[in-house]
Amino acid sequence: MSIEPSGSRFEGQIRRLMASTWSWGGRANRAGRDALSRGRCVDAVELACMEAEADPANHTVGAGGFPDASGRVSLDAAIMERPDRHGAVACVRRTVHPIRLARAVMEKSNCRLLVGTDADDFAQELGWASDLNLSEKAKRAYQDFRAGRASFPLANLEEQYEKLKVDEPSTHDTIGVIAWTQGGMAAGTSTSGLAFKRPGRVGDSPIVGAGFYCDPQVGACVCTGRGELLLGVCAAHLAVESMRRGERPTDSARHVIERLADTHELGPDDQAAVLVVASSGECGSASVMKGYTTSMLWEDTSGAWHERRAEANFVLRPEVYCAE
Ligand code: SD4
Repeated sequence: MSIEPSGSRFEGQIRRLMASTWSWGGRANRAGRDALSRGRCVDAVELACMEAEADPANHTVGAGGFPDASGRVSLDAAIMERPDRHGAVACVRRTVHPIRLARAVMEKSNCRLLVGTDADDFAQELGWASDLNLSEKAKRAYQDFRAGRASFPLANLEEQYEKLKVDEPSTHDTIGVIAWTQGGMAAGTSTSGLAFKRPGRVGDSPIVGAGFYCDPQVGACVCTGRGELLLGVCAAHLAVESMRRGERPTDSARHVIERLADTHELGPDDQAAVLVVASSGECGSASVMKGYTTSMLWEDTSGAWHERRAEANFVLRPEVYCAE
């Protein structure tokens, strides 16, 4: 599959689109495709995130995720259809599919965000099996971390699971997915957060306006990277509001990264990235450093499906690539 900028090349020619963060978002997109074909954007987002959550080789999302500094995994997820319809969970430790739980928060509760044990209890109330154990690789990575053999943060490690040795833990995470059809869209995120984070630490991913935002009148944005940076600029909301003021997705994505750079002292391993889809279906993405890719799956107006892996349209530090 070719890799090119995610820009607006298919604007006006598409009927449906799944766009996800990182190259492995391609598999997630495929998991959501049938639902999207039926016009069900929320289902498509949920299924795409569930695919990543179920992948034991994915050390940044779901059950295969690396643990926090106490050796326990904690997961965050969110889903959003529109400003008055969204749900999220943070710091769940027993629920295997946090995105499903985030959807239940949206659809079956009068809350928007549930956290910790009480969120896990909600999953149990719903009758969902909850059994989240550390994978063998995660256990070994944790031992390395405890022994001082692991250094972090390391940017773009999402892209090199196969190459990951136990002493090179992946420290960045998050699948972010946007499903779009003519007339509707939804966005979602799911992550195990930063590896070896302080227990209880929650990043941008389950925080509305920071890690995700969706207003189908305007567009949607999902984020990945160091949550502390994205939280500081309300990244996803900033992108959508920039589009509301007339910016194109590529410019709104760049705008977020520039704001981030203007307001934070960026460290050498600080990666943050956004993926934006406008209500027209036009896409854009931007990142602090090189190595961030997005995955696109779309149906054209003849009914044919296409896939593409795309580099960010804008990279703040094009000379820096930390994934090797
Ligand atoms: C967090 N944004 O918990 C997530 C981590 C991430 O690529 O996406 N890293 O801060």
